[in-house]
Amino acid sequence: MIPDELAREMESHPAVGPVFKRLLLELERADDARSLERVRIDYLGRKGAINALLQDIRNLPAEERREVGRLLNLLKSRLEQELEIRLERIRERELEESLRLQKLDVTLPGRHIPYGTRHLISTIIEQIEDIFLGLGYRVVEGPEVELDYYNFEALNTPEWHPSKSLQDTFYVEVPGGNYRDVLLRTHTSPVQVRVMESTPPPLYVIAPGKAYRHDVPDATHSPIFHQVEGLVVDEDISLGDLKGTLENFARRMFGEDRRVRFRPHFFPFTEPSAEVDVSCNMCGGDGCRVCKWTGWLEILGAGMVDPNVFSYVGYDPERWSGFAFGMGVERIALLKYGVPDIRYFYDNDLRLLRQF
Ligand code: 2NL
Repeated sequence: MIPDELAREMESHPAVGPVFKRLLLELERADDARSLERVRIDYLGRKGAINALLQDIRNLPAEERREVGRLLNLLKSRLEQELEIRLERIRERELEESLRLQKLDVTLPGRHIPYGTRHLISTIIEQIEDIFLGLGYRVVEGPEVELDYYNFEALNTPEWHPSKSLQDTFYVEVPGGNYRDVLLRTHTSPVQVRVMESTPPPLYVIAPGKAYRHDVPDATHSPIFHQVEGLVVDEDISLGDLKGTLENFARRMFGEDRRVRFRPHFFPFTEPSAEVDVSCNMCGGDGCRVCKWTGWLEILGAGMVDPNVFSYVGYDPERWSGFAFGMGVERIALLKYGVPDIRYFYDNDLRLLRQF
């Protein structure tokens, strides 16, 4: 800290010596930043030992004052430097110490963060979308609160049709609106009516989304459910196109070895109409609980678009023809995976959700 000669001079000086020797001792003992700071305050502080000695100078004989003043000022500046150096050394040592203690073990296994998955209903909708996107269809969406016109009237559904009853449809009260003009859509067909109204043919679209029916919940019914509908309008579309498209879809969805059959049916918006079945994948067609011992599973309804529907949206029924189909997504999921009750899909029970 101080050249030997000077140190000896301070050590042997009667006024400075005792303080100097005590300082050297305390400096050696100060082995962390806190105790070094203590030394700084005790010696260099305003009320510190060196200042106290400087105060005392005036009590000394005149011929000694100069010498003591010189020694104390030298000591002051040397001590400042010394404290700086020692503090730096201590900081380095402390940093090395903490780096040594906090060594990162990169081989330690990470903490497990549980993650969610897509809901089965969303997955099925995506699968259906992918199949039809591959055939050149486009995905369209529309409002869930609809007008009677788009949900029923433009789809050739007569005023007296049972599905329009309060028993079957949720009507929405609108201030100043007419009774039963506004409703929760009972299928996603109105989306396609809107698309036809605003887009000239040809048209290849599918409309996935929620639909609402005034049903009492049971194993196969839910007042909110999901539907995917499809619509093709072009020149010279035939029942053969419908059969080929839906056979292809049924096998892509349920397995390439499935048999597919079309049963005549009735819908107000298609003529002719059919329901489509695939051979039961649970029993291979032998008969079981899932297929109610018929060997067949009904998966969707379809038909050739009724010319009346084309007239409503301003398409020329003489020039354009088309087919449409609709399926319940929950029903597809139920049949594909043998889930026994539709309500499992909405219970958010992880034991079900984790299986998909
Ligand atoms: C079913 C049956 C069907 C349609 C939906 C449709 C749409 C337009 C025009 C004509 Cl814009 N038809 N949709 C046609 C036949 C059947 O759904 O069982 N759905 C669950």
